Amino acid sequence: MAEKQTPSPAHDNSLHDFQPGSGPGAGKPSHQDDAGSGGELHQNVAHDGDHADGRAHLTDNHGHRIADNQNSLKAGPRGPTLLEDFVLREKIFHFDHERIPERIVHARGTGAHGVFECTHAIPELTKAQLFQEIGTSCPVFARFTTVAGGAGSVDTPRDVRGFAVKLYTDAGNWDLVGNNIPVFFIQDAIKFPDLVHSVKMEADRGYPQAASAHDTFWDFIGLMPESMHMVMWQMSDRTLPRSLRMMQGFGVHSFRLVDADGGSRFVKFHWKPVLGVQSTTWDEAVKIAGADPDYHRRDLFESIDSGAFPAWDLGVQIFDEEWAVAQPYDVLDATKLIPEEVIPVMIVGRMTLNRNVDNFFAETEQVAFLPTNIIPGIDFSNDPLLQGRLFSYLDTQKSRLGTTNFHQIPINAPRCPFHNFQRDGMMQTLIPVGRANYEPNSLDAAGEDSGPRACPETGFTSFSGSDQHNDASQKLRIRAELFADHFSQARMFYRSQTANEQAHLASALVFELSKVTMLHVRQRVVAQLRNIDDDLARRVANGLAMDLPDRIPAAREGFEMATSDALSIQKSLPHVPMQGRKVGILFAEGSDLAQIDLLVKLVEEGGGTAFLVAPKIGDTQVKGGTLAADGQLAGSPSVLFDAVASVLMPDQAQKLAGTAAAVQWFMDAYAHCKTIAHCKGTQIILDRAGIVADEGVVPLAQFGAVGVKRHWSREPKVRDLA
Ligand code: HDE
Repeated sequence: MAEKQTPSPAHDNSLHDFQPGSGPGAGKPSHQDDAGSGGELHQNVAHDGDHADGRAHLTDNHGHRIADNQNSLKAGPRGPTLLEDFVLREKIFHFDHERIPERIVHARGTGAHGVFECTHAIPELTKAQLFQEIGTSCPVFARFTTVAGGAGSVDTPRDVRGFAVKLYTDAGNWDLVGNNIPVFFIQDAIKFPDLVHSVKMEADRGYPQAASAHDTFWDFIGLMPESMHMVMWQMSDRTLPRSLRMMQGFGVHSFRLVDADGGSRFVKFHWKPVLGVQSTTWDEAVKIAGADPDYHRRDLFESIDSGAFPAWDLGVQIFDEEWAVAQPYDVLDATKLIPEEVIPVMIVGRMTLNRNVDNFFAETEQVAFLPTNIIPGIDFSNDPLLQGRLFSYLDTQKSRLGTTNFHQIPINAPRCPFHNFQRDGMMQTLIPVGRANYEPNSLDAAGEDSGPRACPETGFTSFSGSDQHNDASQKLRIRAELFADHFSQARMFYRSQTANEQAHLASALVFELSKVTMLHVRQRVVAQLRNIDDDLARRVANGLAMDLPDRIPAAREGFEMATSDALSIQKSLPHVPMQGRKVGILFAEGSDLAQIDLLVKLVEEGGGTAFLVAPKIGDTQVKGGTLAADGQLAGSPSVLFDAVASVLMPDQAQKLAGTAAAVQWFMDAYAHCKTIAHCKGTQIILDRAGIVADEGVVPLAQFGAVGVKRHWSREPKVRDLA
């Protein structure tokens, strides 16, 4: 199970033993039930309990024991409540202030603890202590997010996913705050508020929530051709991840690695999921949103809880200044990537998430990522989007967490010593000792602690080279020349997809633009698409029943880039493993337990999870005993599974064929191109659902051979794609 992690120094204050739930009395049946005057339940400390040990006793925030947690203090049994009721007043006061501002972007997210371990040392490339030796490790906290929706929105909108990792290294925290897409919508930080305003719910009507399919977003996009590469990714299946465990992460910007001699090379960071990259279909994502709005966070929590720890390899693409200037695109432009076929990704470490949070608010909600959290051996590049982020995040944390001391919140505190002369501020929870709160000082000459000192040898120093082909003597509000090519990489991405993925992408554009009410906006976006690929533009125009508009002239004409298989999910993961996947098994009264057991064994041996579904959740009489389902049929639609199987007696199948939930169960699995392994009895439901046998609709005995893969060749039969 999860290894216990080093507590942060901020945990180590005098309050440690008094954290809710940490007292030795917690969880012990030390209470007794009493009835109040109105019959209400009072769960009191046992009257003959140990009143000396205060840990079982309910108190207010100032340590006063509470006698009655059911009734406020009133003037007479039917009278008004008294102002002197400090117990009521404090309880409601605290409750009224429970919420802090949600993040303006990336508000909805879930996180987990884990460990990072160096698997390939690169001392020749960086002096970062983390990468000097194989086996060096540090604790991590990762938070995965959607971007546009509020904290209470659903997990599966079409949206970019945030992939933020805080590595608590011995040299201080390193926050790699990336996304699941390697490029971004804009090139310069000054456009970020406009981008975010345009995608969030529209200002006057307060909708749509967590959706880019609306006027203002596409209005902005059509006028910002630099977004077109990212839009290709956004409209692809990348924004419909099957699981947070099955998506890539990218640092997006070019960063720098700095070696011990002060030499430096550029680096792009990649996280590669051990379970492979996998997505759902759009129809599935929409239905999951209703069936389980918490689909992704539940999936992550449950897999960690069961010991199936998700893992990602950290990879680096390394290149130098000379290589960078020889490219037809600018490596400082966050709308560009470097194809893996050109510069391979070298794996240097692995992150494993092995512990769920104890408290969502204290940890996941209060975690504060800062792209400025960097360690010696890593440095920034001049990417103008990254540069803007370096200013932004401190402000956000102050605004959300309310104090400059947010670094003292345990989830944010480094796991290495941190000492300086900064003092006081709101919510100071550390108690600095002595009077050395300035430097230089000579207090040590008088035998006092004079405080910490800077260290030129081990302290962070910025890379001093200026070789980013830049004349720093000019102050300009301009973009570098190659930033003007907005389409070459968008085209490379589109053309690297399989025919099926291209159809998904074109259909996503049709869907999104069909929600745009302003015709000129639809036309402008399609006109921009012509710069990427005429066939794509034509498909989208057809889907919208509009004439193909004239191409909008490009600021800089693109060039042909070789296609890259690494950009296609389907080409990178032709065979979906059973590992980490979930198979729904439908049974009912009279089903053969032995057959069900065989299926469960097959799935579990492959590293997957079997989820039993039946018309009723309680014990069901089956052939060979009784069996309780994990989920009731009506509440466990097949969209929640990677493949489905059924073991039904003919009479039960006959009965289920008359229920929409059962017919829909198979119909959806079929429409989402999943494997359906069924017994003979099920045929009557399949017929009702209009399912025609194909390579993925197979008898139970063939399930092992076919596996959980998607059968994309079925898709043209079930869906009209653009
Ligand atoms: Fe962020 N971003 N961002 N961003 N971002 C925030 O910081 C911002 C950008 C990313 O799980 C905020 O703590 C600006 C790119 C992630 O807590 C805020 C710009 C990338 C998260 C902020 C960008 C990201 C954030 C909101 C343009 C991918 C979630 C809450 C210059 C490489 C972190 C917070 C978490 C969060 C600002 C652009 C990733 C407002 C100004 C590009 C994963 O400070």
